[in-house]
Amino acid sequence: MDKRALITGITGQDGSYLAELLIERGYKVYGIQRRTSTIVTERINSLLDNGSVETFYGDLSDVNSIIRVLKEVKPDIVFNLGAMSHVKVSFDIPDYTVQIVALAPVRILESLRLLDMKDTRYYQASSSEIFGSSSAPQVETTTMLPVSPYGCAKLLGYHITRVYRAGYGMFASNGILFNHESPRRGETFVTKKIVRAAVRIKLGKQKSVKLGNLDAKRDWGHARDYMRAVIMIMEHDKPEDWVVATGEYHSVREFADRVFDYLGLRADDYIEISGDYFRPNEVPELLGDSKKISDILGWHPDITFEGLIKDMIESAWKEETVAVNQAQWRAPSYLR
Ligand code: NAP
Ligand code: G4F
Repeated sequence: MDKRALITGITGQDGSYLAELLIERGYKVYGIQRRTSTIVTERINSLLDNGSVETFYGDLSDVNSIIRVLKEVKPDIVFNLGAMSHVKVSFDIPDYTVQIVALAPVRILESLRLLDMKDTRYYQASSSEIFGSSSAPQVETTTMLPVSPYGCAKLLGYHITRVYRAGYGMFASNGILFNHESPRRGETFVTKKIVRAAVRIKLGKQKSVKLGNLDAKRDWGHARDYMRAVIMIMEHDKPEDWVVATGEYHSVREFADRVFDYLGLRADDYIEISGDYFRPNEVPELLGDSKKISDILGWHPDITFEGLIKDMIESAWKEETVAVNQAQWRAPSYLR
């Protein structure tokens, strides 16, 4: 019988890639979708249209909705990807961030236990943000010193997953994923913001882009590669915690330089520094060492830093230039 997967956060960047990969592997895929005033299913519309995904209304702040969906779907695996995932915004709404990011894992795990669904596997979308101010490179055993409300909330989610694994023998695993991006990345994260602005500047639609700290360094991979790792983690025979990263990092400035350069522009001519985009506390450098997942599960990223940038630019170019007939679109020669 087909395995049944339930994804919270299915409308997000990762949820959409994960759903596609699970469908390719023969899973039946279900998702929790929250009610929003405008429709936010853009990333999974094709899957909804062809019936390969079914969503249920629910909210991670509402334990009753979680229980209702768990009872209805009876999943073999729950992938908990839902979150208020913006680090800077977590300083503005710390209480809400903790309710969703920290308490949802508690709500789901405890619901699984009380519903006698302890055989359902649980994946927790943990984050490199939990390492906070610990110096790079970071591995599974690095001291976790979060410096944001989001990082603190993710740390609770990480530990509660370990507690249910140890205490109740549940198959509960953390994927400690470093930054991963794609054309589907939300527009307020720095990579997408830079790529979109650079393309719009090239097309004469925008004059400049305001950014914050250009010195922070991140280990940026591609979301599709990382969702492949997530499936490997959950199909492994043992529940464990895993760092997923590329092992290469770049500063925000370097990312911007590469993007503008790709388009034949000079980043310095268009970037304005604005205090609005600095955080009260910053994670200066994230660089993951994913030796464990590489040695034990054989996972390696396929898409390079350059490949990620190219994919994001080509997709943004298409979004900004194609109005009617997408099928006829081709990248201009200097983008290839
Ligand atoms: P994302 O694009 O921001 O997606 C977040 C998802 O969570 C969306 O589907 C969103 O729904 C949903 N959500 C938010 N609040 C909710 C609530 N109260 N109830 C139900 N659903 C809710 O994030 P992502 O980049 O795909 O990341 C996926 C997960 O991995 C998150 O937990 C994130 O914290 C974690 N993570 C991400 C990265 C990264 O670099 N991308 C790295 C490490 C960890 P709407 O569409 O309605 O907003
Ligand atoms: O793109 P960012 O907002 O990502 P950040 O804060 O690293 O968080 C992302 O990765 C985490 C994993 O480590 C996830 F858990 C989390 O959910 C999220 O997906 O910012 C990256 C860097 C930061 O140092 C920030 O200060 O870019 C710097 N930055 C500079 N100017 C900016 C901007 N960030 C944003 N969002 N917007 C700016 O204008």
